[in-house]
Amino acid sequence: MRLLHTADWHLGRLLKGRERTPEIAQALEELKGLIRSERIEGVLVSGDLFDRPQISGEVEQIAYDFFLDLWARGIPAWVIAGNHDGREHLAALAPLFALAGITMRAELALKEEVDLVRAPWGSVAHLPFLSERRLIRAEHAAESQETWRGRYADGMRRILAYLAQRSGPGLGLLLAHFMVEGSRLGGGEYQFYCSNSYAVPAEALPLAFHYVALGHIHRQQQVSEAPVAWYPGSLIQLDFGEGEEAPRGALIVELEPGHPPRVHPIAARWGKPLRTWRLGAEELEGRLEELRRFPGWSRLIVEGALSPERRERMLKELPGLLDLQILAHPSSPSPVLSLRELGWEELYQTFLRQQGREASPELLAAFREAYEAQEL
Ligand SMILES: [Mn+2]
Repeated sequence: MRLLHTADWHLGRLLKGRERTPEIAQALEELKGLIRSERIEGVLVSGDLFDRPQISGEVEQIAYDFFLDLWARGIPAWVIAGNHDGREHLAALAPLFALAGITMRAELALKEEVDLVRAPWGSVAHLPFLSERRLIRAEHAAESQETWRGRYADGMRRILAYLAQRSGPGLGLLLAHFMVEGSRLGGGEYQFYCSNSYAVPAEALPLAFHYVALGHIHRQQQVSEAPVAWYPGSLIQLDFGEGEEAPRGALIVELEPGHPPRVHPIAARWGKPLRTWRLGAEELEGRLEELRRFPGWSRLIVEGALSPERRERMLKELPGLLDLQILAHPSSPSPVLSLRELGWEELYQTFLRQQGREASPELLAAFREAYEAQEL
């Protein structure tokens, strides 16, 4: 059986006010082409179809066109909600999707007949995004972050075991939207490992599953060998920090009873590249043409002095330039550099301290909540 595994479309995404949806729609067209040329028999979508709960009808239409194309070809699909998707919205659509042979699960039901969907060849377990706030009860709110992380991992371990016990006979697939501990984030010089977020240890992925189709991390990667678990990566580069060279795209998964799955990564370069340029004020003139010719979206960090007029003019004259920051004192630590050593939470804590403010657990929890709702 040949499956296509995709995730993290983020339809409706804006980057510094620019619409990325046309690039994502183009990538979905490429996926349709792959489904035809690779004789795909089923599609797994591991969450974050949309970038936010409220999206325009136009954006929604692009997702429906993709699924209608599958329906017209008689290809089934299994879909879960990610942290960005409007869960109530997807839950309301699920019965309609079912008419087209598409299973959509927006919430973990803890009901076998809902969470597990049987197929002639086995079963598909669905684990849509589950926030740590729902997993960790209010009575534990006063505990340390470290304890919370442990409670999250334990809770997820129990949920995974519950799904594993009920999967089978035949091939058991799991669709899940969460962060696996040790996943690589970003790319290029911004590559770092997730270490201080809510994450599920790879050992918690039950061996009962033949393939674990993950979503949430935008960098394509395998995170476990037993069971085989992969992130397909986002369709396009969604943020500057993700790295122009980071692998992303889709995965073709070949499943055969009694054999380990064979995964063929499609490392695509769909959408426009995003590049951060870090230039000294004095080299700006000489590099301007290169910046102008770059076909993607740019962020420019200028070290040294730049007049406000010049900055405005550059933003106006270079249509691909989305952001221009001026570092007047390049010797002082820049946020770009610090990010390589610190996670977002530590960075925010440092920022608060520099401002002479107290980093209370409540404030940090609120920051984490806002951050996790926005990122990935
Ligand atoms: Mn996500």
